[in-house]
Amino acid sequence: MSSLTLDVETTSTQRHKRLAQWVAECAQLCTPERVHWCDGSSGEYQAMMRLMILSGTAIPLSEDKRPNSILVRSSPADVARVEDRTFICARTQEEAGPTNNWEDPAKMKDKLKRLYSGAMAGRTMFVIPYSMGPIGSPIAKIGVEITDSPYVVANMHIMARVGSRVLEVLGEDGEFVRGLHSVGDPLGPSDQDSAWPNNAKEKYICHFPETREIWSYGSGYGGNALLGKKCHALRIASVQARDEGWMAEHMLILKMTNPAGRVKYITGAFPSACGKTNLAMLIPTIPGWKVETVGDDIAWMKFGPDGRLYAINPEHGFFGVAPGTSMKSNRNAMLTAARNSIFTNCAITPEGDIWWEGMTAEKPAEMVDWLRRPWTPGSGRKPAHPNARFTTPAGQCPVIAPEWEDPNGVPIDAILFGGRRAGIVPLVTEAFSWQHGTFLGATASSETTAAAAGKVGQLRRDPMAMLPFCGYHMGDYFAHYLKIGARPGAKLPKMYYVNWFRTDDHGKLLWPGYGENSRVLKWVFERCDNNVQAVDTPIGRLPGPADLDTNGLDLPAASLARLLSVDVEGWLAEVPLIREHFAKFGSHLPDGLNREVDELEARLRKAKK
Ligand code: SAT
Ligand code: MN
Repeated sequence: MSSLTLDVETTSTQRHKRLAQWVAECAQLCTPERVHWCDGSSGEYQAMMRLMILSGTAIPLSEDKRPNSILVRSSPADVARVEDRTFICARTQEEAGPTNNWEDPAKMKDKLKRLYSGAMAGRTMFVIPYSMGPIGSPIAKIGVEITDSPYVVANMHIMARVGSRVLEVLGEDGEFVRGLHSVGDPLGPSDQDSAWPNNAKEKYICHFPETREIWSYGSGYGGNALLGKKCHALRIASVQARDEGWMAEHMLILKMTNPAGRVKYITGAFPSACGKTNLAMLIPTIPGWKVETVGDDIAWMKFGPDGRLYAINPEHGFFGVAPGTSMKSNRNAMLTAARNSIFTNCAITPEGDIWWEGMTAEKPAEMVDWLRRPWTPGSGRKPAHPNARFTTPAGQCPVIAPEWEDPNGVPIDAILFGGRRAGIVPLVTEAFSWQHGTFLGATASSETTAAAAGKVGQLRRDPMAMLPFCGYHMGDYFAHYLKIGARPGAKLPKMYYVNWFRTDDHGKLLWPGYGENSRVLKWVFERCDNNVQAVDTPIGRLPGPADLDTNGLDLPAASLARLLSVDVEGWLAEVPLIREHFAKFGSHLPDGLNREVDELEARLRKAKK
């Protein structure tokens, strides 16, 4: 720790009085042993790595296998986002809406202040100035995260642009989102620290949209603790976006180039752990086509002077789901995470490399699993946690698009919505209009995954994949979509609903997915130029079997027919479920969406006759 400054720094920070004052207040409340202002340097990153290794939080991986990388294993009580402990403390419960937990802001702050009182005893309080988006971009926003976790500091170094250069942009009175994070595990003078400090009893992930504040207590994991990501870039930013007329979305951004060199930018909203990272880095199986990555999780979109929506990726790294990632399923992610990466809750091999389910066809003969127990193939357990993650710099991705840090963003041609649905939802559906596309997004549903604590495989509505991330009333969020679509002079992207996960009667996936998804992207790409046919159906426009490029694809005609079929009876049975879902939003549901469900039903009834 010798390279760290251990006292409250005065120079650069006193320039911004409100920031200095807030940091002083937090220090007074949390009583850390010392305060460290993060400069974002590589020396600081290395110091965090050393600190984690010396305290037993991290194991350095083999320099030969995984240079400059560590493995961190969390406590089994702290492995994923905790949606039931996540609160939107808007002024009124109505503003938070029916899909968010709510508490009165003053009451919640009282409660939290009691918890934070002395919470950082024996620890260092780190102050991390960060920029979501390229520093100085007109679309970027600044935040400051205060945390007592070196793991958070190291992850933030990868996931956001951090340090002194951000303070320079902030100047003397720049606006910033305040994020206070504590693992909630104070140390007495003779206490030994645990390898993964956290608070097993109390966890609170709280957002105060009016004052643009985040207070996170008790968890050190992922989206609970890396406050720039879901808390700022989605929950708080969605409120800012509503107020300022732009969009903060849970979307990957990809660049697609056809054999003639024409380019389209496509975003895609899918729930956590449904393949956004894989789609963003896909290697097309169709000759001559290229996909490059702009972002894998979050898109901020603003209108440009030409009326198009321009998107930036506010992040600087990928926090990807590890299990299932392999040279076969996502070669580019594997190559990105080959070095300079943080692995969380993976298994470790005797050679000092990490491993997870599906990483290689053959399992290593022995490992130590994420729970620090010896593991052999016969032990009947999965060696990595299903929500094990890699944190890795986006700039290392072999297919990162050269314009991924363009401060003006990239113009979006198409927006995809989707989820995991075994039944009825076809491979791809084009919306009739922006309003119909909003309807498709608003009714999106998916089976739950290990990205959030709780049951896996439960079907739930996850509108625009924003259910856990929308910082205000979801009905108003739908209305905001319609408002964006009604902007005079807007040249809007086309909208699509995709589903890679439809199964046959035996539960087997009908579509091969991964690189083959390029065939669907190609259809979307060509639809944007009106170069390929679509068939009108009651639920939207679908490719006919001949419209989808299936050259070289080993797919039975019956499977393709099924993937592109509209099950009218099945959809009629969905209609009351959609109405039930919409009823939750009461008077906040925009009329346009009610009309869409009526029209869907009318089209289905007509088709049934
Ligand atoms: O832990 S995160 O919220 O960052 C990952 C996810 O759920 O998408
Ligand atoms: Mn996500």
